[in-house]
Amino acid sequence: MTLTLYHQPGACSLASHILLEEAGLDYEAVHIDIHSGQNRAAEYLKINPKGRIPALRHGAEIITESPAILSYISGLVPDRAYLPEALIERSRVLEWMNWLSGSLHAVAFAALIHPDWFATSDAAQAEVKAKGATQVAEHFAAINQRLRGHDWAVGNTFTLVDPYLLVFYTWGCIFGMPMADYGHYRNHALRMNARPAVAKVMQAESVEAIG
Ligand SMILES: N[C@@H](CCC(=O)N[C@@H](CS)C(=O)NCC(=O)O)C(=O)O
Repeated sequence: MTLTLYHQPGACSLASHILLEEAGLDYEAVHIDIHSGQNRAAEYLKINPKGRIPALRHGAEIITESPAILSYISGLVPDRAYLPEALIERSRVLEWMNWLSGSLHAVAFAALIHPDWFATSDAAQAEVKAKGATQVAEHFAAINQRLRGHDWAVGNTFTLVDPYLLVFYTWGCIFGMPMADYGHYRNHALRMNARPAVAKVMQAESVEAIG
């Protein structure tokens, strides 16, 4: 049964794309162009009524929300332990995912990218945007500290958190943030880029992680 990932190159769906490639699963990547509003078209709303990417189709099931999709992919290849069995490591994965998805993506980056979601006037939107940038920088500093002395986010091996971390690193690069100042986070991104599956997907999506 083929897996279909609905994605936008360079968006948060990059993490799911990377994990599918890492897992060596048979999948098809379908580009939903969020810049032209394809994600809000009736055809895509039948796949994900929330109008967001990523979405993952597997037979009759459609999974949405990056943490759920990444968990689902992990469950298809349990021997890889992308979602570790051990209680503490599994809890650490959930801790990271909730933080990255809830606070960094849905609050800080949303304020920076979509200030119009939070305020109406130009002045208020400029303020929201500035607050978003400050919060992103604070989260990046905290991520950098958490990665100090660690090759991977959880334990000693690659887990589903690592590709998700890379997404936000690439966004920091795109927004011209001083990513070189977050040395541990930068090393993590370089370590990720050195993985053939990651490099393949980054090239396919025309994404770069430097900084
Ligand atoms: N909570 C969702 C967020 C998904 C999301 O916001 N995706 C963005 C791209 S990174 C999107 O679809 N944006 C299009 C839009 O909001 O119109 C997840 O983690 O998958």
